[in-house]
Amino acid sequence: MKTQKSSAAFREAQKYIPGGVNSPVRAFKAVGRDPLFIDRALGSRIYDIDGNEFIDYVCSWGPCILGHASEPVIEAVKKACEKGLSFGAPTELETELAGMITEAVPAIEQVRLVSSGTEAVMSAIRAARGYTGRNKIVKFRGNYHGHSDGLLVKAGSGLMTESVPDSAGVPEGYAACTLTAEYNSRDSVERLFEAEKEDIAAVIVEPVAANMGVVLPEEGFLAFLRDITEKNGALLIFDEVITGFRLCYGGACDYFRIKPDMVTLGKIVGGGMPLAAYGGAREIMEVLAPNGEVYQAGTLSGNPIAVTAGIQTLKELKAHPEIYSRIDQNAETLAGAFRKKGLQVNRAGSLLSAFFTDRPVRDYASALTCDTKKYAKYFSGMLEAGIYVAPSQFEAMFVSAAHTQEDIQRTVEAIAGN
Ligand code: HOZ
Repeated sequence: MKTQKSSAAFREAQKYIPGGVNSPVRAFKAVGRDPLFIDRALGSRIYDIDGNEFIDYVCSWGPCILGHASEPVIEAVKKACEKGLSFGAPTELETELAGMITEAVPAIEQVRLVSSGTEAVMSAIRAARGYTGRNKIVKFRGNYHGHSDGLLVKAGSGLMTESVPDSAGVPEGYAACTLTAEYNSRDSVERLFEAEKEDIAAVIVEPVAANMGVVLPEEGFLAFLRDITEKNGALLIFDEVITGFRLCYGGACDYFRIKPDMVTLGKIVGGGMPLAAYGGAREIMEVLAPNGEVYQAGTLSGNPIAVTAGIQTLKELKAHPEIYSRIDQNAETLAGAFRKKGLQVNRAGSLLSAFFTDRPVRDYASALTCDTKKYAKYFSGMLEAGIYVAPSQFEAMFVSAAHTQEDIQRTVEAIAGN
């Protein structure tokens, strides 16, 4: 496989961009190679600037559930572009998307549109603090909720990949307001509530963790969180930036039949454009300015192009519910191929991870038992076989509606050979 052009582009990028990338995991550091520089993508395929073609299971880290450059989305976006790129003023499109979100996720009675998952979570936590009048939040080790200060504590995703779970540059005071519990450990959550119950504003959780690889909540764990938060006057926030509209149209709330107080969304809700959302019970969302005293704003919030991409993506998913059973089945076929190799596999719907360890992965500690060198070798082998998977053991594999049976079959063969 030729990669000279990508390597040259990487050297050039490093002159002007820290580490040559605008988001760390993309640098391929964990897999010991230069990153691929992408030219274009269509359907299930992504093409780099050296002319290599890959079956893509990164799918822009989740948004491209319909595949890349899905025609109805591109057509709608083109039309929207002709009307202007940004107004910084309300549009009816925003109300339409907000209506679709509240219909899909009944826990969301009112919703604010923002531009990234980081922004959605940061703002949801501010609203939770404003609503409860409390300062502390509980997060789980290995869950990742974007890069706002208070959430870069024992975080997954790029921080786990780089082995720096707590970022530098976060004032101690901020980090002190973030309490950490172990995913799937009721005891660890109970202990925090025993010690700090008056101060805990919210528990935030990825209902299916997807940033330490995919880790499923054990039977009853989410219901336990619902219960303990309710009993202690704290809010339960589901971070559904990855699971929203992916596990099923109603996301994890519907999949697990739990009603949290607040939900954050990103990725799919923007159809591949920079858009995210946070919402919850009307009473909670009423704390936001201009009605209430919790401030949050953004010139590009509810941007018409991103909103159009989101509306069109959700319309396609709603009109074709069979997409979900198809991508789930395809993910199960891939999971079977990994199991045959003796790897540990976790899957929820079309989200999956194969772990290079012999221990079941149920939390951060067990995820860390993975042999990341073996993962790097597998990654390179897959790339050579024309398959693009995440350049880190601690990210998810995403199956899209554009993956064909031939794609899945080719991938199964590549898994067997790597
Ligand atoms: N934090 C993202 C994955 N969970 C990576 C984003 C990116 O590099 O685009």
